[in-house]
This record gives sequence, C-alpha cells and structure tokens, in this order.
Amino acid sequence: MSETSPISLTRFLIEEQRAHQHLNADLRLLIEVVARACKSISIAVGKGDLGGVLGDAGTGNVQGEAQKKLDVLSNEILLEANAWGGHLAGCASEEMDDPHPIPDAYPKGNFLLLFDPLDGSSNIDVNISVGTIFSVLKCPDGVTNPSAEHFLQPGTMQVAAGYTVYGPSTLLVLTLGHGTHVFTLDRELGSFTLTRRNVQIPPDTREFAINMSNQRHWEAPMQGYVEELLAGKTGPRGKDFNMRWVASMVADVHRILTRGGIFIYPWDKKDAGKPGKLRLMYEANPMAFIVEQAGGAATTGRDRIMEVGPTALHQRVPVFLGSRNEVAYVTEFHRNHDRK
Ligand code: P6P
Repeated sequence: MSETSPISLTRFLIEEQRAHQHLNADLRLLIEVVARACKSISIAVGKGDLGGVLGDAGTGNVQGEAQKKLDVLSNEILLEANAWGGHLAGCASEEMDDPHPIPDAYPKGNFLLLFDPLDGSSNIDVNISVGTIFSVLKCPDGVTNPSAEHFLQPGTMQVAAGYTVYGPSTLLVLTLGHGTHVFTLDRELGSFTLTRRNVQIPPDTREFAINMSNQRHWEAPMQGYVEELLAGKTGPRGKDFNMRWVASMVADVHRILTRGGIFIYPWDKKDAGKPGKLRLMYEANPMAFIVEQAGGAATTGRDRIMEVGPTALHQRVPVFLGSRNEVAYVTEFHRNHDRK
C-alpha cells in the first residue's frame, strides 16, 4: 500500500492506539460510534425540506430554548448509537435535563459522553452550517450508574473531544490529546478520511468573531478591547481587523481552526444572571481542548476554560478562544482592568 493511500478514521485510530496506550479499544469504539452517528445526522440535515425535518419540534429544552425537529432527532441518533456498545457508563446532552443512563439490557463501560447534538440549530431553517460537539470523560472507578456529579470534571480531564460540521462538506475534527486532526466524509465510501493531520492555528490574527449587537451589554474591558479592534491601524493595535459571525459556534470555530481568528461570546448584562451564553461541559470544554491541541488558547476572559471547576451540568461560561497571542492579549486586557 503506498503512503499516499487515504487513511480512514478506523486506521487512524488503530495507529493512534499503537502509539498511545491510553487509547484503548473501548475509546476507539466510542469515537467510531459517534462518527457513524454523525454520518446519520449529516444525511438528515442534508435532506432539508425534503426530509420533513425542518422547523420547530414544538418542545423546549432545559436551556429554555425551542427545540428544532433536528435537535431532537440528532439527540436520539446519538443516544441510540451509543446504547449497545458497552463502552459508555452514561451520556449527557444539551437537550436533556439529566444524564441519560445506558439501558440495563446492555453492558456498561468506563466512559462518559457529553454532547450538543446539533449546535447552531437556529440556522438550520436558513441553510447555514451547523454541527455536533462532543466531549469524552472517564467515569469514576466503581460508578456504574453515573449521576450529574460524576460528569462535573474540569476540561483538563477530557480524554477526547471533537465536532462535526455539516457544511459544503461534512468534516469531523478530533483530538485524543495528541494533536487536532480533520477528517472529511467521503460520501461514496460512507467513511471519514484523514485530510489534515495536526492542524496548527496561526498564533496571530486580524479577524474576530462576536455578536456586535450585544455591545451595549458588555462589561468595560470588553468594550475597551473591541473599541481597539474597531480603531484598527489608527488605534493602539496598529493593524486593521475584519469581522465574521456565523452564529453557529462550530462554523466559527472551524474557520478559526483553519485560518486563525478569535471567537468571543463574553458575559453580558442582557441576561445578568447567567455568566455567559455557551455551555461549559459540551461546548466550551471540547472546543477548548481542540483549539489548545491545535496551538491555540481558550479562556473565560480571565481564566483557562479547561481549568474551570464545573458546578452544574448545564452551566455557562464566557468564551474567548482561537489564535493564542490574541487570546492572551484580550485576557491580559481583562486582568489589567480587574487590577485597577
Ligand atoms: P447569538 C447557537 O445557538 C449558539 O449556541 C452557538 O452555536 C453560537 O455561537 C451562538 O449561540 C450564537 O449566539 O446570540 O449570536 O444568536
């Protein structure tokens, strides 16, 4: 076989298992099962109106958000795919109030899977890229029926994380703690093929991603930082910046993984009772792991996201992630403000 032969996800995982002892057969099965489920989600998303799956489901989730039919379908696809394999002790999802146990009919394993089954789903009806985000933790020894508290581990405890982006092509982006890698879905073969190994995010950027309509609700350091960006080369940064905002985290993060940038969803007083919009356990932590493994950085504006001690399954955090030097700049900007 020539070295230019395409490397499938299966071959990649087997070779990773040989190279890194922590990647055992159950973790390899977990990743393959999640990837297979995401292929099914990609097919459902791709049908659009023809699949009768657009629009609202008529139900709400724990976040208080109206669920799209595809939110519910994607969640069910991931739960069913992960029920029988014997690799999981339990699942947690943005779409479910409480952790989901593995049915008694099946054996249980040592991993915990957390996911946002269809992030950015408000974009579904306008045909903008959406995605699935997942995070993998170890279940504490001796726990066979994990409750929410067993999921409350800091991001540094993740053994794997990934997302799929359902865009012009369907991509799986994966880290097992040894680099971040990109797989493209070969629709003819029906398998993910390695297309980028060990992605590196450019350390500097001229591109920021934020929902500017919230500007009046931000705290002072956030206002000051963005004013500098908007001042461009006439201001202290000495260079002009561009702005992009898809309002689909997976799409915005994938752009940043590909060409650099900084993604920001800060705290805002619009909903003062919440520390941010994005969820720590199945959005911020997995994205932070992926970005850090690609040479980027991810903070809350003050602290490293992966070192935040979780207190609730669906807790929210402010998110600043992407090109490490830009994340360092805005984080120092916030810390300097706090020191005054
Ligand atoms: P806004 C999608 O609902 C999401 O959770 C992320 O995917 C996205 O980055 C953010 O919210 C968009 O928020 O306030 O711009 O609609």
